[in-house]
Amino acid sequence: MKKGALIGCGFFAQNHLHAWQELSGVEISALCDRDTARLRGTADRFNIERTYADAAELLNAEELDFVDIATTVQTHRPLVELAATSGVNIICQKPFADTMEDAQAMTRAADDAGVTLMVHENFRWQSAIRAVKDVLDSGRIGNPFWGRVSFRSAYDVYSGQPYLATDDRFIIQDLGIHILDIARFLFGDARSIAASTKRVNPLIKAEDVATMMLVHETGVTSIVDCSYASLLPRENFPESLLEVDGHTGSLRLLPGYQLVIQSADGTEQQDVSPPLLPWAERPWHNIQESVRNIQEHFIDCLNASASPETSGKDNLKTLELVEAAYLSATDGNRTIQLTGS
Ligand code: NAD
Ligand code: 89Y
Repeated sequence: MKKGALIGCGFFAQNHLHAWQELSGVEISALCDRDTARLRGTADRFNIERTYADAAELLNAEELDFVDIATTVQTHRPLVELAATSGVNIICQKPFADTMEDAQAMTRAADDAGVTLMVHENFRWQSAIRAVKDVLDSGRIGNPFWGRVSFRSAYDVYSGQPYLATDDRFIIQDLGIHILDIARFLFGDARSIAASTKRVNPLIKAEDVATMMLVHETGVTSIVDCSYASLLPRENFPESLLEVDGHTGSLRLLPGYQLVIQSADGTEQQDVSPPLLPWAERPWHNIQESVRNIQEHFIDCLNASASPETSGKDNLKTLELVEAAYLSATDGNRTIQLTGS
């Protein structure tokens, strides 16, 4: 049985706790939040007795295999470093860090302490995205040469996550990070990126639209586009739509989780809808299922002493894309060459 504690009992952490409860071989034995009302409410809701307002106190007092950090980005570095020096394994929400320097320091801290550090980069764990990856790996459409990962919506994300309207960065750091990670997952690491951003909603501080072009090491060129300012006939939140063209066919992941595969054998349509877990709520069930899947992967990795797919080190490459996209957008949309961090 792996014993964990959750730090940060806010909006999204409730999903983590539902998912931990559903998984076997893991138990969340303590909670921490500096907001005592949130801490109490969450402890009551999930029937968890031991609570702390301070993460250092939690780590001193509890015998843990891991901590699950579900705070916003500003506190990730101090909390990851604290957990690493306490010798516990770590799963930390995205965005992993505000700067590359912070992210590199966090991966170093985990390496020095010999603990596992995984980023909760969950969109690639959605069942529809996994289904697309399986088709690509099967060779049914041949070698991909072009792709598009698209997330366009007018869903009100600000009421649940008010900081999204006031932070200095918005859509690339918050949502685009997932969409860029999906592009890496499907098409491989990127060699270069160019980006353009826009703020359409006058009531928020930062960009709510971003369009990016990536050239991948595999030779794929991809478009990654995100918007929270797109009022469409059908609201697709939170679906990522996909287009991939390969040498012998193509695929499209269309609204409503419909996967259409065109190959030399003809056209095939599959319904790749996520399951509605007992605690999940539409339309979030797609994201909620991926939370369950990524947390299961984390526990599997701890049990097998294996490196997680979205380890801290792996996530440096996704973060480098985020940083390069902002640099490109503020510097005449120029193409930024990536180092691979
Ligand atoms: P939130 O503000 O609702 O919750 C964060 C909680 O952390 C708050 O209750 C706050 O009091 C607590 N906290 C902050 N610093 C702390 C500290 N040092 N010690 C103890 N408690 C502390 O935020 P949220 O909307 O739940 O977002 C949390 C993270 O989850 C963000 O990084 C966000 O990007 C991410 N998120 C991920 C997904 C996803 O699909 N992966 C979806 C939504 C949000
Ligand atoms: O914070 C974001 C995330 O990670 O997924 C969707 C979201 O909640 C709003 O953009």
